Amino acid sequence: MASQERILKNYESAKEEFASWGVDTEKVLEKFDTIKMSMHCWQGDDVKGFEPVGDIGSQNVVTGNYPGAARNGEELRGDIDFALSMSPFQHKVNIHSCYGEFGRDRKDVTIDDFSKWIAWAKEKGYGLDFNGSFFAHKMMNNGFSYASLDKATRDYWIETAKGTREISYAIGKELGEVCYNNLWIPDGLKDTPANRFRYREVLTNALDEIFAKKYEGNHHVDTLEGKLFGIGVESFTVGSHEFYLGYAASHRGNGIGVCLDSGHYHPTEQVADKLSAVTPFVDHVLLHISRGVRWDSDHIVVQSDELTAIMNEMSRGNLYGKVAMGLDYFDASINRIAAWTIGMRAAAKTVLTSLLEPFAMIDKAELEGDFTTRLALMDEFKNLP
Ligand code: RNT
Ligand code: ZN
Repeated sequence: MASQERILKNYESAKEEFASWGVDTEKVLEKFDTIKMSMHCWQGDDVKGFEPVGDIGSQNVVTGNYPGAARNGEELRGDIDFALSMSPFQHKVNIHSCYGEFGRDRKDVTIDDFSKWIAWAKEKGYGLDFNGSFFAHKMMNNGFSYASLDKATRDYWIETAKGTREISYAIGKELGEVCYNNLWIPDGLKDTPANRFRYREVLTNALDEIFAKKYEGNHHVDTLEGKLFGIGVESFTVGSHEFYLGYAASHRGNGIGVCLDSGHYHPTEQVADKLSAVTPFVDHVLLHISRGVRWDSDHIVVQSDELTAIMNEMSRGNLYGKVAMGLDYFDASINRIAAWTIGMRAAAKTVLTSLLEPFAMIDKAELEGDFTTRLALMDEFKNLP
């Protein structure tokens, strides 16, 4: 049978199957078509960016030497276009401040340095998200940026962070939508600190300076991304989850949210469990969808129980469209376009599965105290088409 015909035939049979569980697949497909995924540009060139920074070690450890990394904006955008042509989502593209195209230092970049990205996004109908690149630079001071105890280091990075907010706001306005500006810093220590309080006080003051300016309208959102640990900073990360969650919650009403990266927690800790705990108390939540493997937080996303749990929670809590989603990983050991495509399609299949879950039935069983039925149904649903 021709494949198109076979797909349609299978769809008709799946439609019947889901209808018998009370799920309307046509409505699910309509809903799916509204869901946005932000694809991270940095998988395409191993988080290098376009600044002439020289041979400086990065706090994002990328391994592998597969040929064909993008060398400039033209190549990177072409590769992104090709990857997105194989993804069924509505698309945003997530860029970093080290991807400005005129070779200026990231403290000095302005919206002009991203004019090619913006023109391209407009032409293709993509949204854009933004990130400050606070790593892999000569101004990193023993791995510290704006949580550094050294004022000159801190001031450099605070100015850089302020600049990213200007650019993010300008991008959002230019594209007539919301640009998420995510802040992640690697700042931390290899061994046990004597005074954690000092570092966190310094970071609090830096954030206060960075966020002093308020932006009007709905074009710009700030999110703070915490992390458990990184290579070389095994004992202490200044910007931990509790720290940022506390900061964002205590600044409610200022458009400051948190970014939950699924690779940034203890291996048995579940981002799925955090959504209902965090969303009521902060202005915004962004998901970085990643895959942790042992000590690495950034393997290519594939379908997994963990991802299913996250997306089921998004669907059950009606969070699609409210909690923003982006991919975040980097692997230089396989074809980079395939790396993006595999991740986007894995995320898409998992989102679709979550929308197809006969949630009303398990919710009813739970409400009636029938936990036996709840478990039986949850396991049964794993075999739906
Ligand atoms: C690193 C964070 C961060 C980066 C990107 C490149 O652990 O997850 O989001 O991956 O900013
Ligand atoms: Zn991340």
